[in-house]
Amino acid sequence: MTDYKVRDIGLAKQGQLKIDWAESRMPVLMQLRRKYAKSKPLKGYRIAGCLHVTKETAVLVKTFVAAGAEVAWSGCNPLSTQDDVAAALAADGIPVYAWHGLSSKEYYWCIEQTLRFKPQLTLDDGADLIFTVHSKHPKLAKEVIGAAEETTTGVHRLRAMAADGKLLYPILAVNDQATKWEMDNVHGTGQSALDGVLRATNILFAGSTVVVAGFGHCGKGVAHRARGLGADVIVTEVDPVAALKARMEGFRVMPMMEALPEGDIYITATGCNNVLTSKHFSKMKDGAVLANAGHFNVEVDIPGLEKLAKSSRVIRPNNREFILRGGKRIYLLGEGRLVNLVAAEGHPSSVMDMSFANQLLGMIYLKEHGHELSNDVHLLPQEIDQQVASLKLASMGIVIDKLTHDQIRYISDYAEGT
Ligand code: 3DD
Repeated sequence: MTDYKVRDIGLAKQGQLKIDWAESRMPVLMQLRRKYAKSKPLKGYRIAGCLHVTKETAVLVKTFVAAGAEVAWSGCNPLSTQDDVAAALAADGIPVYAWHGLSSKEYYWCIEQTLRFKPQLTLDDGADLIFTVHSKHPKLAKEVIGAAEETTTGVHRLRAMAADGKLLYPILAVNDQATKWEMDNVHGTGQSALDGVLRATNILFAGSTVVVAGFGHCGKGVAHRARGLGADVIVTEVDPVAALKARMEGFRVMPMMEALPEGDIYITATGCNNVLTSKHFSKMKDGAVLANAGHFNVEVDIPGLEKLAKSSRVIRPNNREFILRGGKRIYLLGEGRLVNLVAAEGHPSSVMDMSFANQLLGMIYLKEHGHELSNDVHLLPQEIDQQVASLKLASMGIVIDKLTHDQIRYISDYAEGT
């Protein structure tokens, strides 16, 4: 397939510069690319991907091609595609179907195009491609060896499908790798979500009160980075264990309703819907800023906000000002979608280096072992996490201790007690 659909192929040169920059910050993936360009373990395999078209994703796509795969790609969010990067991939002969500002109809059209070459492997971020295969093209599933899922929300969705016995092929939960979950979700989201808020507002975090909804891996990262910028951080939660963790890490914890008189900036990272609704908007301070770091645009009740507002306008790029009936102003960033990828560039390349090394090794693992796996959601072998962590440490010039033979004996023994 040499077909593609991007906004402007003329942006390819500019996009390639961004990809070159990302490659300079992704040493693990580039090392694996050099290794697999020789052995080409994915030769003869077709990979359909549905994942944010960013400069980092482009490095992964080109690595799949270097490893011998045929690849077709769409974005997994209507507003996260970097058009110049999409153009650079298309100019490179990759069938890419993605542009910034897709309608819902166009979004699913793009996914459909990537299924035309009957992929044997698929890669998702939010499970929209997998769900499209299952709901609209179940016959295609016969060709699919397995799929990988990049994000927490997608893994939740697929675990629910598995519980219903609906999965037609095995899924690898790449998200649940420690070198993804503990890195990308915490440190990537922590930095890139604030990056998105800063680019859309240029507000001062010091002296402000930031309300973080959700203290999972993403919310934890956001809370710590907001505190690092000098903000007073309140965490809201529904899970007692997560709430306790937040308290033990020094954050104030309270119900959302109690945070409203203080909150200046609200960042949702729950994976749930309607975290901020009309009952909250009406009690927020004038000038409150709302941003979502969760995968889907369901965490801020946008229809509810639109109903309360007498008018709205785009006051800055990715920043919509709503004037409520009493004159109060509320600012919604990135149309309530992932603020890091819509208002900024997503996570930095060096953290995506690990996430995508897991994706590459996961695809090779699926090609080799997918037929042995049940139609369920599986963790990747622990060795892959160890390999990615070791390669990353080496790229950082960090050397660690090794267990002696006696220590290996001791920790695998049980006879030696007090
Ligand atoms: N995600 C965040 N930043 C990204 C980037 N620079 N390129 C591609 C994808 C990017 C989202 C995913 O990493 C995924 O971890 C998620 O949504 O959890």
